Amino acid sequence: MKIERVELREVALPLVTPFRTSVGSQDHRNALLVQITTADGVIGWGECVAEDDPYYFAEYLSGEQEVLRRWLVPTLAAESDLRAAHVPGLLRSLRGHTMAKAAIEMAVLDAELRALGVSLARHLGAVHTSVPVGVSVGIMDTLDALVDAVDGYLVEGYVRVKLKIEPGWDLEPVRLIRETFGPDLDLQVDANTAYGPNDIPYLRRLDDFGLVLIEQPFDPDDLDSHVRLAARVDTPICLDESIRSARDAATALRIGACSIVNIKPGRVGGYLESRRIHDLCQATGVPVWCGGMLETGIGRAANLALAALPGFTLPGDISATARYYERDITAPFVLHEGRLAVPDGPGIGIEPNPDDLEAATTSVDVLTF
Ligand code: NPQ
Ligand code: MG
Repeated sequence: MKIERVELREVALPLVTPFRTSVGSQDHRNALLVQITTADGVIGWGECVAEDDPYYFAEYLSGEQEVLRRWLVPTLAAESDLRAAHVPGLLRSLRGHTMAKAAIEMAVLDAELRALGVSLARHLGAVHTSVPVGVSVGIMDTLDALVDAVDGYLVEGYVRVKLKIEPGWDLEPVRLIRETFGPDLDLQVDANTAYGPNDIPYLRRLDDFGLVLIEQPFDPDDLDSHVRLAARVDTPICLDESIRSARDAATALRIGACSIVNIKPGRVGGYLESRRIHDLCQATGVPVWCGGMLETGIGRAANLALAALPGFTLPGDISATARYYERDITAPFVLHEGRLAVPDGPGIGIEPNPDDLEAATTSVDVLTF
């Protein structure tokens, strides 16, 4: 294909309820959508999952937009016979910015698959038509509010609960949720790097609660502390922020820093790299699951395709649209018995609704070639 036009569109979506983690609180999501049009008139959609600020990850939305506009898009637009599989190689000499790279690769892949009439799920090797999903529950002001929130999600049908934790909001809420909802609840925690090496003896106490996993307790670069914690707890350690590529995943697994991997396509540079991580984990029996970045329906659709691969043996943070948004830019994804359907139309299998897209738009930047 040849890229003829690229639209970088910012949208603002209010959250149904504020989402608080150890790195901050949000009441709305600003997202960056990438729409490409090829010389043949085919359209492809991508979503950049960077947040406004560099708290969860170094990359941030306006920075990624700049990187796309100045370097990534012009590099790809210079190709007369562009293929999605070549995108990582073409962008390799531009350092970092995995979230911007993932967004443009996704748009190219979507356009390519739409032209072929093949779904992303089928292209990636999906083996399921629907997937069980979990819910990520933010830090709350009170324990009562937490119990109410978890209860509501379980009534809706979510099959696993992830509690965000930080020092001062950890053992007590975890114990309470375990005691309230019983031993059969699949429960896990995510610290978003809120602890340090001195907390290892304290974190061992999480072993009392039968958790599925402990996600990213320490700094992204501090694999060593994860190795030491993993050796001292029975609960599996899972890495999120530390894994920026398939190579990172291979290293972390080899040295024992984790035994489960959270795959977020934005964080690792795209769906193709995500499949590579899936493949290497599957080959060694390491469970993987799909993380969430409060995606719009565009990113949510693509994540469902990825989560339908056979090695995704744990439910992902791919909740129903209503968990996050009253009004998304696409048709909502609705939970049925704890599962979401994997889109099966060409490409990512969904498009924005023009009215909803227009209503949410805060800026549009058009690049033509
Ligand atoms: C995680 N996500 O697993 C992340 C982190 C996260 C669903 O728990 C705005 C956009 C706010 C993306 C807060 C979940 C966010 C965000 C947290 C991602 O660590
Ligand atoms: Mg996480």
